[in-house]
Parts: sequence; structure tokens; C-alpha cells
Amino acid sequence: MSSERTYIMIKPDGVQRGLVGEIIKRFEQKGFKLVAMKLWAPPREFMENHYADLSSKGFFAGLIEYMVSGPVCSMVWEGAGAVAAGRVMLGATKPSDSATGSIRGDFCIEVGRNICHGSDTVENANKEIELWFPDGVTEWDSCQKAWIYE
Ligand code: RTP
Repeated sequence: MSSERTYIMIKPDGVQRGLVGEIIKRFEQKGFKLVAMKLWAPPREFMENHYADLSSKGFFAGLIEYMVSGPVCSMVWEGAGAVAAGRVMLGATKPSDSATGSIRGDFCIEVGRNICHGSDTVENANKEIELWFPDGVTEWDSCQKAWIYE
């Protein structure tokens, strides 16, 4: 498995409910490395751009209202298979389908308040990282590497 970066965002409900620390804890404990993070309330147009591929969906207007209702916590996590593993850690989009033990399975009930976002492919992760962190991420070497990878 190659090292990848994935874009993980704690949505406004996750921030308001005090779940930032819990979500960071899970990614840290898994062994992934945090290379970028910011708390930000982006303008509506920015969020519409992030979710542009969903603009034809009936739930798009409600999704954007929700996503601009408060600050979001944006992060980039790095590690082998980080994109697919991140999606598993978040759980299925609909909390009713999310496995217990996943973030959505453990902490939310409705699809329109599902507390987190994670990139679905490496290609989309790279696009989202470029969009949310145009100045790049912080390159650093973790002393734990040899204890996490063979
Ligand atoms: P996300 O982008 O937020 O990680 O979610 P996803 O890939 O798992 O799912 P996607 O289909 O891209 O949907 C994006 C977000 O839109 C909201 N949604 N609402 N009311 C509905 O039927 C509905 N379906 C999707 C969710 O907040 C979902 O995460």
C-alpha cells in the first residue's frame, strides 16, 4: 500500500457537538500523521465549489445551508491507504447504514447531520487538499514511523 493523503473535514455539527478531539484521536491512534489542520467558516461559494458534483441533487441547497451554518475543521491525514481507511473510519454516508465503531455509526443519526467528510478517491483527495490548503501542507517526519510500518 502506498502512502497517501486524504482530506478529512469535521462538519459544523461535529464542531458544535465537541467531537473534534474524538475524531482527531481516532486518526492519531490508527497511526496516520496529521499534516494540515484549520478551523474555518468558508463563504457559501467556496462550499458550493467543494460539493459541485452534487449540485443537481435535491438535497444540495439543504446541504450547503448545513455546511455554512458554522465553522468546519479541515485536516489532511497521511499514511498507507489513508483514503480508503479514512472512509471506513468515518462509516457509511447514511448513519443508519454505518457500522458501530465507525465515527458516524457511533455519533450521529441522520444523513443530513453526519458530522464528517472524507475524500472518496486518491484523485479527489488531491483536488480537495489543493482546494482547502492552497499553500500546501506541513512536511514533517514522525518518530513513530518505524513502529507503525514494517
Ligand atoms: P461526504 O462527501 O460529506 O463525505 O459524503 P459522502 O461522500 O459519503 O456522500 P455524498 O453522496 O457525496 O453526499 C455528501 C453529503 O451530502 C449529504 N447528503 N444528504 N438528504 C440526503 O439524502 C443526503 N444525501 C447526502 C450528506 O451530508 C453527505 O455526507
